[in-house]
Amino acid sequence: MTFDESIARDQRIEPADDMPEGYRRTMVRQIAQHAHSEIIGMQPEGDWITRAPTLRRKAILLAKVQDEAGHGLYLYSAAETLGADRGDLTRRLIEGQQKYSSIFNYPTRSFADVGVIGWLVDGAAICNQVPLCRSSYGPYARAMIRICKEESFHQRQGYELLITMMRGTPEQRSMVQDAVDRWWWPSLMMFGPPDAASPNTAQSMAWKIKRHTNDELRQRFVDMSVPQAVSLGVTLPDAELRWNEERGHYDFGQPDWAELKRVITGDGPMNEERIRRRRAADTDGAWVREAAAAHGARLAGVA
Ligand code: FAQ
Repeated sequence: MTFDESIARDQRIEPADDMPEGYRRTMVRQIAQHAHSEIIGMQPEGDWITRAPTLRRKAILLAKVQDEAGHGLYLYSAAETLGADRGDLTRRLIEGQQKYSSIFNYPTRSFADVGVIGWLVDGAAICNQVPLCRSSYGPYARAMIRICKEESFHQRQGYELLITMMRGTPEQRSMVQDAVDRWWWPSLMMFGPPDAASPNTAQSMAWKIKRHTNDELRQRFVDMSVPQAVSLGVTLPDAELRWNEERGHYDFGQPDWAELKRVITGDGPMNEERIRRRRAADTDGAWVREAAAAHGARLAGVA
């Protein structure tokens, strides 16, 4: 069966199948960006592991950040099925030739940010990634199934943390509101530019890599989050947010698209710090990779 026939019949494309060069390039781009996001995404929450308020919260946070490392490694393996080299992908990230999600370029100012990242950032990730379980590239779609299960656990832990804080002192409640105010708009930006300004969506939809457009998923996320905000008792910082009876959806304001562009191109509040740390981890870990490679070669009888 040809590539086009497989796509038309909704069959999965597997690593050994013929595929257009553009499809391969697009998949490597998306999977690599996704993997980089998971690995860089360990930093904002990782900053709170040593400062978690209780042993229970520390254990939960450690496990969550460890899951994110696992997702990153899983995704690099999926990229390798397309002929990509993981060391090369990391080099491209560090040199600024490949992107990672804009959301991880914002600072985590209080422990409430850990809860809000779980609720909103993992919530947005789930909204975006559940349809990717039906993405046309087999190894990516299968990776998404496990990743989404873990993300939904992450989202619940974030929401549970926020419920606990909202039942606490007035200071704790205002920490939660402050974190929601800072993370709401960047969370909406995670879905990418508006459809009219998204160069990749049309082709990725035709290839069934993406199953919904950026705006469709953003709307789904808003519709899902508003009732959760109400039951939590926080206000979402958008004066235009209201239920539209006719559409059967919430109307909402536009994120600052110029800000998204700035953050994607390296000029967000934490971009330099995120890449500096990623580069340091890569340099500091070089001896481990060398030792593992030498050990592997010895086992294989090469050296
Ligand atoms: N940030 O034409 P489009 C997580 C880029 S979740 C940075 O619309 P596309 C879990 C885009 O790449 C986060 N760059 O592109 C977690 C393209 O650039 P290029 C990761 C962005 O691909 C939670 C250009 O703008 N999730 O890590 C962003 O069709 C908590 C034009 O855009 C994924 O990666 C952005 N927000 O749609 C971890 C999901 N938006 O390459 C820790 C998989 C757009 O042409 C803690 N990816 N760009 O130079 C996707 O679904 C898609 O790639 C989109 C973008 C929807 C992100």
